[in-house]
Amino acid sequence: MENTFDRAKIIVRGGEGGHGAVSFRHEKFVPLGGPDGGEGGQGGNVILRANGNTSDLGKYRFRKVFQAENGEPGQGGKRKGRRGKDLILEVPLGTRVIDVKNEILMADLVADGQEVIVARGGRGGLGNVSFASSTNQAPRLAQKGETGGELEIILELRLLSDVAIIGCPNAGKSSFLNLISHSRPRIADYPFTTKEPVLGVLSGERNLIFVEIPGLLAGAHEGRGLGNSFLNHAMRSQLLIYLIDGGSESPLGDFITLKGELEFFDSELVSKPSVVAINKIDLSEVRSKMQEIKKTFEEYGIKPYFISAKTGEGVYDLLNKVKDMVKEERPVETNIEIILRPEAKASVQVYREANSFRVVAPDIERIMALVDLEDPEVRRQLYGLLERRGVSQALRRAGARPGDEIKIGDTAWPWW
Ligand SMILES: Nc1nc2c(ncn2[C@@H]2O[C@H](COP(=O)(O)OP(=O)(O)OP(=O)(O)O)[C@@H](O)[C@H]2O)c(=O)[nH]1
Ligand SMILES: [Mg+2]
Repeated sequence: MENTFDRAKIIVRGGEGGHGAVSFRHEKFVPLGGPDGGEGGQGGNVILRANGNTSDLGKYRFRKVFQAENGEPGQGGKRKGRRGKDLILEVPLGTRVIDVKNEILMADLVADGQEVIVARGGRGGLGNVSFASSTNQAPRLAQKGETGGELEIILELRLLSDVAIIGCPNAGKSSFLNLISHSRPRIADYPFTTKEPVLGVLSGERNLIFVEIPGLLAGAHEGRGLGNSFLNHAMRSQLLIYLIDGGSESPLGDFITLKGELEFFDSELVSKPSVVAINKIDLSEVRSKMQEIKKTFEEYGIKPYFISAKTGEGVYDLLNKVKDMVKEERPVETNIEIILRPEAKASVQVYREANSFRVVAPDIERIMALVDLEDPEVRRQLYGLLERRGVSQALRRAGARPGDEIKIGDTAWPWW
């Protein structure tokens, strides 16, 4: 997938937790001093935040990975490492967040300031203070910081709007938007003048947001013209206006083409309430065909409105109808409950591999990562810990004998 202004696939990564420290109060290795190595700082989270001043997802077009700051290592004097800063990624209102792997909608950010954590920072590792016990008063074990959570997500912008203006190129969509709102999209005598969706606000008792969807033609779903992906921005609209060029060879044919393209995109769109407006009735060749056009639509079960986006004729009636049809309240945006992955349990599992035993226990793996197995004292302490945490028992149950190879994380050594 190529990242565009309204869609981006990115990887977010929480910061790593800082390592726990091995430190003693006085001189190193003078047991009397007592351990005072502090905990590592937590890694920063990656947070998406909706911002009303951000208009698109352009800033995610070229960068792929976004990682929050790592936590700092713990220090002597039981000092905890500094927490990593959160990374805040601003997104426009209407951004949907999709978890790629699990194919779930994680969040729909529609309100200014609304936030969602998409990747958590790893926890800091425990310092040697935490490993002191009555039998081990000079612990030289500490824990590595946890790696941060990582997630591949798709950001997808769906503009917030009440009414979507759908039509073929040149039908007069921009002219209509220009007439009813302060929006000033470019209007020109050639197709595809509008290349991005345009918003306009019709002020009144209740402001209505209109969105002009770039022109659609037959085969848009196969990529003809500008394609059909802009229809995504009509998904939140309550009402569609099919704006038809009255001067077209077949206004009804245009309408059927448009509906077909919407159906190809998402059948939910076609089932939205809609009105049909035949445009350009100020032109004599259109005016002379009005009765005929009306009849063809009525035979199809539709009562069209006739308007001129140039002179404003008929627009008042159309807008009254639109206001009636758009429900009093905007539908409450369901705020999707965020599903956070459960934290790994502190359990111990042993698996038999070809000639070795693999221990799976995340918190112990993090201790192993900092252990110097060459040092007999450290080794002695490690065995005490493995005994207390039930790792040795689990190994014995699995049939491990002294001399068998044991693997924990990236470390492998013969059991004794
Ligand atoms: N006479 C007349 N011309 C109109 C009317 N509405 C639009 N036009 C003309 O039709 C042409 C296209 O109008 P636009 O408003 O740009 O149409 P659009 O549907 O936004 O077109 P694209 O953005 O290119 O898809 C322009 O030359 C307009 O001046 C109308 O009611 N009467
Ligand atoms: Mg236009």
